[in-house]
Amino acid sequence: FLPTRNQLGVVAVGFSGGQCKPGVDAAPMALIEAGLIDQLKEELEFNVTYDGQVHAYTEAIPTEDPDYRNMKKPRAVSAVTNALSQQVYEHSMAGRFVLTLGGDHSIAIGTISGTAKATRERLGRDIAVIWVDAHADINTPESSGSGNIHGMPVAFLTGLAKEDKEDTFGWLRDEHRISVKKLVYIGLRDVDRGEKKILRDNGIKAFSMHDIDRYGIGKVMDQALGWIGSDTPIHLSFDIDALDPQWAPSTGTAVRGGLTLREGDFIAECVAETGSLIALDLVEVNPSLETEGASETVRAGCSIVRCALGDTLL
Ligand code: B3U
Ligand code: MN
Ligand code: MN
Repeated sequence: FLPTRNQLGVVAVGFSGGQCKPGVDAAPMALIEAGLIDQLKEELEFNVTYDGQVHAYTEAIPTEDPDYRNMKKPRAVSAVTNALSQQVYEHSMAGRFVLTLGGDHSIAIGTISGTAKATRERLGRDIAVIWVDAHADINTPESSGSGNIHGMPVAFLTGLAKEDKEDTFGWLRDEHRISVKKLVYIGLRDVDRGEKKILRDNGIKAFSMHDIDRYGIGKVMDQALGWIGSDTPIHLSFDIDALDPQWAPSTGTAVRGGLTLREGDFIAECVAETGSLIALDLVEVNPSLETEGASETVRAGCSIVRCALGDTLL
């Protein structure tokens, strides 16, 4: 089921509408200008398919977009993720590994729905998702305190949140969705009360920073990958705020007490070693926050991507 060796599709998504702070839309350009795609081509010898654009999907974004079911910018996020889902689906159907550079984490509604559908059609298999984040992003519209959709993508992807209206995520069908049983979290430390109940009620596997402190990242990765089982296609969705602000200060909702840069790289290396990784999202880098730290955060993001794509220390 693996993507054709060294065939990489890149999608750059300059979208910030899943939350309220501007600037996260500038991340793809910052990552590319830091040399990320060149490194993947030259050092890791990937054959890269990239349209050279940072997609803002402005043509798809409606002018009228009132709050709905407590969601902010529901139609914009729905339209953007629907268009993105199609793009990711096409790369994945063509047998390419899909790297998506966000953007806020709402874009994972597009990326994961795209790989889930393509993997079912191409191989008749369900994907697993590893979600590395300080946050669980599993609020339903009703449980969310903020109304920001970047705190809800996992609820829509698992079907815990559903909506009939086509222009408000009604386009998400069963073939786009993932099972709560095939979802693993790593790095959690800022989870809302309602989200904790959702995780518990659905028996979702989650490794918090407490687990990493207790067992160490090595054992946590063994357990996380053991839960998924070998021979399952994996989509890795990496929120840069999983890293401690010491390493990644330029992000919208930084939370102290996070992963070291090495722990972040190690997670990516372990997932790469399985040989089952089919897609990676890197999200929530916001170069406009903390001018001092932005280059550090961009560098950390590039490092995570290189590790996930098979770069090794030796
Ligand atoms: N759980 C909160 C906060 C949050 C989620 N994701 C981020 N922040 N980055 C919410 O808004 O749903
Ligand atoms: Mn997130
Ligand atoms: Mn987060």
